[in-house]
Amino acid sequence: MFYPFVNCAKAKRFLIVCFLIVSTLFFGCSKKPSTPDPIVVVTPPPSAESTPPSTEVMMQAFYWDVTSGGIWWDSLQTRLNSWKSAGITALWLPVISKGQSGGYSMGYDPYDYFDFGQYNQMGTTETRFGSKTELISLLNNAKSKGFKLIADIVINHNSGGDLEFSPYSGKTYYTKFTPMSGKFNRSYEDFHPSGVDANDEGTFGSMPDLCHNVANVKDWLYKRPDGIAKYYKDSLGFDGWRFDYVKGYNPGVVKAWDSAVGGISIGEFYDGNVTLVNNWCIAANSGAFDFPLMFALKDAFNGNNLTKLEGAGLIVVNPSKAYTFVSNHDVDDIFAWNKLKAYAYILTAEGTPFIFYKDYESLLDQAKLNTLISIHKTLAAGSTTKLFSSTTEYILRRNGTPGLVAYFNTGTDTERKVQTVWVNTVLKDYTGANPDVTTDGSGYATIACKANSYAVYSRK
Ligand SMILES: [Ca+2]
Ligand SMILES: [Ca+2]
Repeated sequence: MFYPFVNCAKAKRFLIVCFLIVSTLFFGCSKKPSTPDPIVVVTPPPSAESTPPSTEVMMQAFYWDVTSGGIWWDSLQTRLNSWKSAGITALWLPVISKGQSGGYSMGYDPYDYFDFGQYNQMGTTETRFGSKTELISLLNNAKSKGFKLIADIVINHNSGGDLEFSPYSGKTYYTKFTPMSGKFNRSYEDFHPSGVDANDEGTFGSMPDLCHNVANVKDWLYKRPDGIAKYYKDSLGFDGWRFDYVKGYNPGVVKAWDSAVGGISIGEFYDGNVTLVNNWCIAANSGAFDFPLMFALKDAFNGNNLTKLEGAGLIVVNPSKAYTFVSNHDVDDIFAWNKLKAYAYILTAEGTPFIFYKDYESLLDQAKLNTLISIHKTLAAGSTTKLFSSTTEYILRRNGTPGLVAYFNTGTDTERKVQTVWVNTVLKDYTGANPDVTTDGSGYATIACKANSYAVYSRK
């Protein structure tokens, strides 16, 4: 027989070595390789705020080149109940008036601000989206269901005028507008260079550029009771304005418009520079689309570097003026992947979010968007604290009531220990993907996020 140990000392040594090997293997493997050090120190310490969630979620109710033939207004009618039950509160409609390209126009070549599809001009009676009767029916139904209505206002430039000579430019140009509505006739006096101003902040291509300092223009834009702003508000029932291409004219124009009629006001200042966008908001006393955040979302979720979310967007410097979005009719295809996570971000972050029609109706998981809309309206409240960021993970906390912790992950299954505003409290992942967790006496909890996903925790 073979005896491996001839004495007790050798046996002891053997057992110690075995123990060391086994314990190294055991403790070494007990740590999931995908789980980094869990402790995240939060500074400053959290304090819950009493701020409630913002309940506004807006729908951009069109995309570029929606089906033509005058059926869009009717088609939107069929969506209203579904959007209402999803929690959408406001609709940004496409331009309601006739453009130079008539039934093909998406509205950004405005000709007659009072032809809503009832005058046979520019080659058609109905606009691309339908007749005036169909429009009014949509507006009335939407209002009766409680939606706020946002009109798309294109007042930098016009299109479709007849040729005339301008003594100011010494040239012949398309500045003679005699729309069939008989409202807001324009001539070279109303465009740059005018008798008042040689130019303003910008032009849109070669389209005649409205001079907003001419009395006739001010009158018809926002002063007269039967002018555009007051007619759209008082007769058509619009509650707010999306101002197209505000880089092309002075922010004082939007300020004057809003002073005349009030309402929700959102400028399309198409720029990734948050200082420029915020300066415009301050000068116009208006909200603006959060283009800086949209570009950051693209860099973060499309470019696989979630640290790009840190401090990004108008939501950080002026959240009450920030209207957030992931896609719109101009930046429809900017996301190749991770678009739903970008929505999860804007629906848990500060700012007033827009959902893009195409994303909601065809491209993304509608049920998941509905859950996020509900999260936005019931949990996403108060100021924001960043809890963690890396290239593949980002965790933010909203400090209001009830508040939330949102976890974004483009890597494998992961978890982090973070400090919440709740102590000894059971938290639920409202996306339904992860089990409940309980915070300790200091508010810490280890929250999980599945691979390539997001999670949103709040008290149960
Ligand atoms: Ca029609
Ligand atoms: Ca201009």
